[in-house]
Amino acid sequence: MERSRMWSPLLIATLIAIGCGGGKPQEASATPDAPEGRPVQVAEAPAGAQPAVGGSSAVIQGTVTLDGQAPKPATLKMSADPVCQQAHSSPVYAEDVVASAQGQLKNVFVYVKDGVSGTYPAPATPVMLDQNGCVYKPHVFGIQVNQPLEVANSDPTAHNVNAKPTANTPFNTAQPSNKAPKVKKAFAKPEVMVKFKCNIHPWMSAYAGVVAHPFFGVSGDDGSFTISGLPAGTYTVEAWHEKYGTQTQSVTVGDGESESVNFTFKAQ
Ligand SMILES: [Cu+2]
Repeated sequence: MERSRMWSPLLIATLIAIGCGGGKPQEASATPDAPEGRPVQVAEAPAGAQPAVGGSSAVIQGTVTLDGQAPKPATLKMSADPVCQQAHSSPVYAEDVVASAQGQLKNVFVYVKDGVSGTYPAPATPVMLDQNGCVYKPHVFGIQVNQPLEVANSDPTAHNVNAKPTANTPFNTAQPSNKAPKVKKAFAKPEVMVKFKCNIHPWMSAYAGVVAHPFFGVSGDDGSFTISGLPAGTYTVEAWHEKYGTQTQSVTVGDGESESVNFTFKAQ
């Protein structure tokens, strides 16, 4: 499907920083508009994860598939705000179900639900959430407990960042334009998932998976995810999808090993 490609200065700056090996704030786990269809910081390096957490080397990777015909994506109707409308030269589609022709399912948050012991301090590197073209980018991302979250407004129009957690403290902060400062927050408790919405633009939504450790990822355009840096162990891995709910699987992985865990959701 053809999607509008809006390049925010922030994203471009982030790409440049990554390309230069810079230590600038990361784009979150799934970045819809990365070049060549590949997310920037995909699950190989979950937002905030360090390359070798605790010196561990086990890997869980896999693919998420949608079994059946994906629903036709809704076209977002932005005419209520001309700024949003004019930001796009081609239709923009809802991201509640994003599947390839082969059924590879994007935007599935995959994380280790049980089996991780020890504590993993929050990275200082912020996770970035942008509002660009009146769409949240990325639509689904992961963040560690107490890791900084920075929400930017790249649009010359007003948004309000309305996070609606249940375990954490909700917030609802206005950003009158792209000149407004970033909204800087953090989540103190694990919570899968925290929904974000904008009351001004009811089509806008995003979801954050807040996890106490760095072992999470988000499936990319090809449905794949990777969770790396794990200690050897037996884990319960959960896959969450906005529309199709959750599934769990148990997996045992040894030091230096990579185990495959694939998930299939049934199209409804
Ligand atoms: Cu908005």
